[in-house]
Amino acid sequence: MRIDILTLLPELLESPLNYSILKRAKEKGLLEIYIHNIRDYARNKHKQADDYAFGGGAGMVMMIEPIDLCISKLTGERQYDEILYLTPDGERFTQRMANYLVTKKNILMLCGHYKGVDQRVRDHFITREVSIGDYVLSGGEIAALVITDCTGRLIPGVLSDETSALMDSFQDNLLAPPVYTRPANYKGWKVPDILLSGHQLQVDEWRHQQSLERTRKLRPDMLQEGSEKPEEE
Ligand code: 6GU
Repeated sequence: MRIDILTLLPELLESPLNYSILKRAKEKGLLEIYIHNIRDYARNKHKQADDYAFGGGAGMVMMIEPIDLCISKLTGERQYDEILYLTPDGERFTQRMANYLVTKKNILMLCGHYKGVDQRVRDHFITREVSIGDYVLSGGEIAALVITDCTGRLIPGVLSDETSALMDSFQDNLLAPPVYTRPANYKGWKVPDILLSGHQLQVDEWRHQQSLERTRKLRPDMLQEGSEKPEEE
């Protein structure tokens, strides 16, 4: 899978993509991430990539030309399955959307900034607008990291234990069960006996019950949604 990220702040993205699971995914050749500085495509002498809004008002707007030049260069080299615009007014990102994105070969993400991007970019280049939640970030970069991390770890072969992504909270629309490790007794705080019993079937059943109970108590909304179904094409 290949992910291209267009941003005005490339430095913000670099370090988080070079640790842990994503780092390993890249080293294994399962994930390629390319960060593009939109400013590099600005043709005016100050390398300006934003400008005042027509009609007035505070705040700058990301200009269409540098974004067009960057996107057009990339789409001239390969076909993109989705061109995402990251913005707080987009469709909410979910595990379900990550499960959909991971089936794709090439994804392009444009990080929004300031007051946003010239509407013509949204009208003519973007296939999907995505938000990571109902709160406002200072730019789309952190959202791009969230989506890249969440999607990248789902690529087959990225997680060492292939079943572990399937065990995650949300993947089956249930929260994960509690987990414990040694010591079995810490200051009198004991690990549930069942986990030490060696009866795998009963352990699995106990975990499932715990998942259900936790979900009912903490996220009852998850039990009545259809979000476990895969996203349509
Ligand atoms: Cl994608 N961008 C910004 N700026 N804020 C957000 C967001 C995206 N998703 C939630 N808040």
